[in-house]
Amino acid sequence: MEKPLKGFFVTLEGGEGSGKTTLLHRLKDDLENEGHSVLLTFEPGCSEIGKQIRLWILEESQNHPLEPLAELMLFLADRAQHIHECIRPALEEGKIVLCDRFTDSTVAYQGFARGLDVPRVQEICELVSGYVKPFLTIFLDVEPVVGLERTRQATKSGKMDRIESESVEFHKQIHKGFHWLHEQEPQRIVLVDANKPIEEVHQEAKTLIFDRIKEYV
Ligand code: Z5A
Repeated sequence: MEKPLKGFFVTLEGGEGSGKTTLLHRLKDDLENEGHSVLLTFEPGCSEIGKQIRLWILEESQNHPLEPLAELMLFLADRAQHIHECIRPALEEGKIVLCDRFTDSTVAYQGFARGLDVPRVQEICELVSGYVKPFLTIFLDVEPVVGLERTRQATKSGKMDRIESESVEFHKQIHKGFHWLHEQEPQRIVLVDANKPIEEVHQEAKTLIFDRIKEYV
């Protein structure tokens, strides 16, 4: 029988360059400074098998373009392994799990941007993640053009990966997808304006997490 999940699961979501990674490290420090035990993790590619899957997903292959359905299945395989190896054990131990992307990314990227059927993508995501659902999702809302420019500037080699290199229109669909998800579940998915300076975004996100933890305990 599966053990109860005593921990607190938080995900960060948003388009390219929304600042998830930067913010997650700051939030981890904030929580640890208050004595919490934290697992910082991400998708795709955190588990051992996931590292291989990440390469298949993000590397460009001119001769063999990845089919949207095949792409979906790779993200889901990564997630199943990630939950089993990392997320579930940490939640069973009572840790706070901070995760960079989860099921909402699948709906926004593979559903809205790749054009797969959104309700069916949601259904299959539910099947894969089972009872492991975030208590809080922070949606870092940045204008796609602004986020893409940040990513371009931050990429030392100047070479974007297979998904980052998609058209601006593709990234606008992702943005639309995240807004739609926020409207469906405003209690869980809280929007933070990530066009603002990182210090302001950090303060807002920090307050959100600490308030939710207080409600939960
Ligand atoms: N994907 C999918 O399609 N389906 C799925 O189910 C899942 C994922 C789970 C994973 O890429 C890709 O997989 C991703 C979605 C897709 N698309 N792509 N490509 P990844 O793991 O390599 O990276 P990412 O998740 O897209 O995020 P990132 O590159 O790590 O960026 P970020 O976390 O959003 O931003 P950052 O690294 O914190 O910041 C980027 C730069 O902006 C950096 O120089 C910061 O200093 C700067 N920054 C951050 N915040 C600010 C503010 N507020 N002002 C100014 N500058 C800022």
